[in-house]
Amino acid sequence: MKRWLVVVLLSSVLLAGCQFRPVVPDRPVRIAFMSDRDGSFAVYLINRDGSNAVSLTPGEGVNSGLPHWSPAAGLLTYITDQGKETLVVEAVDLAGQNSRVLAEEPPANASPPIWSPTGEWIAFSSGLPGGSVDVYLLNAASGEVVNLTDSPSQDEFAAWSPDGREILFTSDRDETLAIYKMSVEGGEPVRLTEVESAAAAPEWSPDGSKIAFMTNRDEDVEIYVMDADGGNPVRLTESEGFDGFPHWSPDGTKIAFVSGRDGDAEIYLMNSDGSEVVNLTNSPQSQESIQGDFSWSPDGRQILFHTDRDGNMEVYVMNADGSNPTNISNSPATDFASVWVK
Ligand SMILES: [Ca+2]
Ligand SMILES: [Ca+2]
Ligand SMILES: [Ca+2]
Repeated sequence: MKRWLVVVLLSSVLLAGCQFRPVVPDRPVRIAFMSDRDGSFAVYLINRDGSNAVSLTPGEGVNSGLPHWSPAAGLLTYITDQGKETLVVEAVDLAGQNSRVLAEEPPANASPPIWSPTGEWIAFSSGLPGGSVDVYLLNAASGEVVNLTDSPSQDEFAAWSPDGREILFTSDRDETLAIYKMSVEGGEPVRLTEVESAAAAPEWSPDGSKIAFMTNRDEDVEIYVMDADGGNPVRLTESEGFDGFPHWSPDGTKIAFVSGRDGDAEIYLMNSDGSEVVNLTNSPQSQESIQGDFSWSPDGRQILFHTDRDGNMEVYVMNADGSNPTNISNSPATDFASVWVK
């Protein structure tokens, strides 16, 4: 067959494939975060260049925060202490319209509500002060809340599988803090990490085959990666000082993480096999996303993080190679808990 014919045939197959892709609305990428710039904490939406900050939640006397966006549901959730007796999980669309209460929970929420990738469930951990903490699933459509872990141990939600069918949580049920996997349908949790050391902050690779996590099984805290069934744990970092909170790039080739190896918190980048480690933030006098609260943009080109380098907490965006760090919240107030919205 002639070469040009092969090219034409191949092109038409590729083009035909394109036509069957679902149509994704071309929304601009924006960022939601919480700030007390107007007196009490509220959730704001802002452009990725820092322009047009608008409040999505009522400010006066009511604290709202910990936003999380679901591309599948087209909704932003946040919690609010309206009424003070309970923490209220609410959802709002991006026009700031149609806010509605999804659930009311005891006030000791241990982790913010996180949407499943399918937009079907919202996971969070909750418990009464002094009592045990459990992982709950809230059905976004029906409002039904299920206690998934239901045990006297401290069980905290950790991560969704990419297909939304399983969750990872951390628990001290076997004495040390370990990572467990469980189906959203319920059943017995499976422990993925050893009992001899502590493990936390797991995150599934985008293709679902691996899980990155942090552990103190060596001299200090290091990042490991294991198979999704807990097999083949491999150490990725080797530094004196803290290395933790691994976050996979959307294409799965890189892992960004927080390290204190140079004396203060910075965001670092490495290949997903642990090679080619680069300090992205390079800001020796300040703490960068010390609790792992940073995230990749959906297109993998930028990273959203938090820093006190300007004297108070601000939301920053930088390119994924560390260039062009930009203060987008730019307010003397406390600005944090930012998430990508698209
Ligand atoms: Ca280390
Ligand atoms: Ca720093
Ligand atoms: Ca600020």
